This record gives sequence, C-alpha cells and structure tokens, in this order.
Amino acid sequence: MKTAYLSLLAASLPAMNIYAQTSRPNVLFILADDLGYGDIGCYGAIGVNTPCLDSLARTGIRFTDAHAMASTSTPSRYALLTGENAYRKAGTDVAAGNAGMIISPDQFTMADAFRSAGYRTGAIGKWHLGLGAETAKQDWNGTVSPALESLGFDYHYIMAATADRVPCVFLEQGRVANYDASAPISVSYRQNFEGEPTGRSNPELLTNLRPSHGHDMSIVNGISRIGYMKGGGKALWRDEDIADSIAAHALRFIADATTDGKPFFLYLATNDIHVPRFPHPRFRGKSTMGLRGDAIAQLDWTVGYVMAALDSLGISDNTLIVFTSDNGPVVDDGYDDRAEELLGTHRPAGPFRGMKYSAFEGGTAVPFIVSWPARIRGGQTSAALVTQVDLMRSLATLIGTTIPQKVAPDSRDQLATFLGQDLVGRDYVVEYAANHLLTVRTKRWKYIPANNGSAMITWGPKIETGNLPQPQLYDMTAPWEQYNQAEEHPDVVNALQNILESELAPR
Ligand code: NG6
Ligand code: CA
Repeated sequence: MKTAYLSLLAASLPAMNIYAQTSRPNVLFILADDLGYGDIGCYGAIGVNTPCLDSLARTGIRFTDAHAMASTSTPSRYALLTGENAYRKAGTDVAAGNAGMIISPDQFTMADAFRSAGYRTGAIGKWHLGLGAETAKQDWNGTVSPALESLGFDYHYIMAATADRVPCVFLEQGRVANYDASAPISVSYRQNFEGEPTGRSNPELLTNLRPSHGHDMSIVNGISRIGYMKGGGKALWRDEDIADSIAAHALRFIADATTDGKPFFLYLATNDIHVPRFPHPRFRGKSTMGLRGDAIAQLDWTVGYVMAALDSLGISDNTLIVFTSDNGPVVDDGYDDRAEELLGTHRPAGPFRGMKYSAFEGGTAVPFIVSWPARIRGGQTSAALVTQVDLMRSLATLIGTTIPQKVAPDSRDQLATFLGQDLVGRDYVVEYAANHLLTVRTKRWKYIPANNGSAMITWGPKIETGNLPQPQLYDMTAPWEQYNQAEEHPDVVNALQNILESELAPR
C-alpha cells in the first residue's frame, strides 16, 4: 500500500525533482576552440555580439586571469582531462586524425571521476586526443576501439581530431555516424589514394575555401584538409552543419539523462572557432569580421541553445556551466578566410601579446566563465589566477568523489576559487608553448626562459613565438608584455626558474 502510494507520487513529480534534492549539480563543460581572451563581448570583443555568453557571465563569475595549460589543442585538452601537464606524457603534440589514443585507457580521467560518482557522462564535439589502440590502425568501417568509453564517457559523439584534418566524419560510440556502406572509408597521413583529387592538384574543386598555408590534401565539401581520405559518402560532414549537429546531440544527451533522473557531466567541445571557419548561412554577415567573426556568432548561438535546453528541462538552476577555450586565438591559421584583413580594431587576444602557439600570454590566456545559479551569485568578476588543470580535482571535490592520490599530479583542488569564494587562486601557473617552452605566471610576473628559436613562427601564421636568447620577465600589471625586466629582478628570475625546474621534475 505504502509502496504503491510512493510510486504514484514519484510518477507525478517532474523527473528533475528526484535529484534536485541533492546538492550535486549537473556539470556542463563547454570548451571552445581557438577562442581568444578578447573574442567575446564581455571580454571586450569589437565587431561581433555574443549575447548568450554575455548573459552566461551575468549569471555567474567572469575570470580575468584564467589559463589553458598549453597554447595548442592536444596538450591543453590532455592536461584538462587528466590533471597531468602535457610535458609528462610523450605524444601530446597536435595530433593527426588517425593518431592512436593519447590518454591510455587505464588512466583516470575527469570523466572517470564523474562516472564513479554516479553521473551520466558524455563527450560531444571535437576530440583531438587520438582513438584506437594504434596510430593508422583504426577500422573506420567498423568499430574504432578503444574509444572514449574506456576513458569514462558513457556517450560520445565526436570528430576524431579537428575540422581541418581527415577523417571528416563524426563517430558515435566508436562507429562512424550515418555510415554509408557504399563508400568505405580509408585514411592515411602518408600518401594519397589513387585517383583522389587534392587541394594541391585540383584547386578548381575548392569551391568553399582555399588554403593559405598547408591544408592542401584531401578535399571534402569544397575545402581541402590535412591528410588523405577516401570514401565516406553520406557520412561526410558539411562544415556549415557541424555546430547544429553538435548542439542537437548535446540537447539529446542532456534530455535523456534528465529523463532518467541522472545527474550528468557533459564535455561539450565545439568545433568553433577553429579553421576551416565555415559557419551555417544563417550566421553569415552576423559580424563585421567575416567568417572568423561569424563563427564566433555561431559559437554564441550554440551556448544559447544549450542554455535554453537546460531552462526548458527545468534544470538551469542546478547546472554548473564552465565555459572556456583550449588555447589562445589565431587569425590566419591556414585558410584564405580574410580573417586578418577584416579584423578592424578587434583584438582577438585582448590585452595580451602573442596568440595561439606562443609562449607569450596570448597563447594561453583564455576567457573563463563559471555559472551555477543555485549556488553562485551572478555578475561577479574574479581576478584570481586559475588554470584549467585544476578543474579535475576541484570538480571531484564538488561532487564528493575521491581521486586516487597518484593520478592528476598537476591538478589542485581550487574549488573555492572556481566558486568565487576565494579571490586569490593559485600562487603560480605553468604554461606550455607549441615549441615545448614551459613558462610560468604568478599574479605579478610572467617568466619565459631563454630560448634560441626564431622570434616568429616560420611555417605560416604571423605570430610571435616568445623566443629570445635571454630570459624574459614581464610585469603583468603593465599591458602587453613589453618591457623585459629580467635584468632588474634577478631574484625574481631565479625564483621563477626554480619553480619551472621543480615542475619539470618527474612526479
Ligand atoms: C597546425 C595547422 C593549423 C591547426 C593547428 C592545430 C597547418 C599549416 N596548420 O599545424 O591549421 O590545425 O595545427 O590547431 O597545418 S589546434 O587548435 O587543434 O591545436
Ligand atoms: Ca585549439
């Protein structure tokens, strides 16, 4: 009798009430790609409006001194998802689309932490951390294994690498989505398949975008890419639909978890605003900056779309959203999309020097917003020094789960900082440039060790590397890392050099 009454009562309650009583929030982690510190409205963007991101910031905390661990995608994401800085692991440089799995299945990841706490876990969008047991050995026509289920993700709908790398298909649970049996898929990063056109040999087929450097291999959707692929047929993506596809799958994942009464962790990694920037026609002309700005508008739409989904499911209040970017911005990253000439006075890296790839702050300074209406007062700004590597232990604390002592060696529990209760943050953060130079930031200083490499990137993008044969020390209270004060402050240089040496020591 009592049981019947209770189940009747349960059935009459909306699904969310089952766990709204607990304090454990849903966690929606949105990771944009190549979005610079200055690229959204609430961080000073000019030439594009980002109303949804600005409203997210108004409901939560906007961090002004937040850092990605690395200035490119693969090492940055590796550190974020494992809590281990990328230089501790071989093979964490920018990965090819047929790279084998970079995080090993036996590593404990952020998703494992959520899964072990009873969350439904999902990864949707850009992956770029390798798939399968071995490079180039994946079965793209069957099941690619191991895939993200071995890293703690119950559900995964992902692009293997980036939109500018083959294979140009989504994989759902390790199998090519919309697989087209009439067009079996082959992938190679060594040689082309006989008779297949490339951007280099058939530029007349580049009806959507032409490369400015590199990106002259297989052509998919009128855009040439890095690497060679054959087949795919109906499974091949259309670049203009990628954002919609990611958003639709995110909505379904969130709705399913909510219907099942499960808290969720969703790693939502957008393709925007990485190259090739080719947003849906409804975003064309939304900015004054051409395709790059329009891709920012599309990114903003994606954020608004998932926020609206949370609202309509009645779970906005108890969903913690983190929004950030994997590395700093880049303007011309290899396609002729006029990003540079249309920039106007917009500054993608905001007040920082350098961009993606660089050892200067522009390489790793990123927008970072945390919102959780049930627990965080809106409209806050925090100047605390924070790094994405700390999210792993901090979020584990949030959901009351323990991470084994030996894993996530670089991740610290900074939950109080991320929730706005502590305004100081870390004593220092380390940052890893594309050329493997490790630099360090304290609240006051930025230190870049002496390095003999060239001062500008030599292979395409017009970006300062941050290399100088002398040590560099910048006062971060002054703008744009301009005056090297290393000679005036040998004691500071020494202390920061010691930090770097201790960070580089094995853990
Ligand atoms: C570079 C690509 C660039 C981008 C980057 C990785 C060339 C010439 N350039 O090698 O377009 O794909 O790798 O970007 O190939 S990231 O954001 O995924 O790290
Ligand atoms: Ca990136």
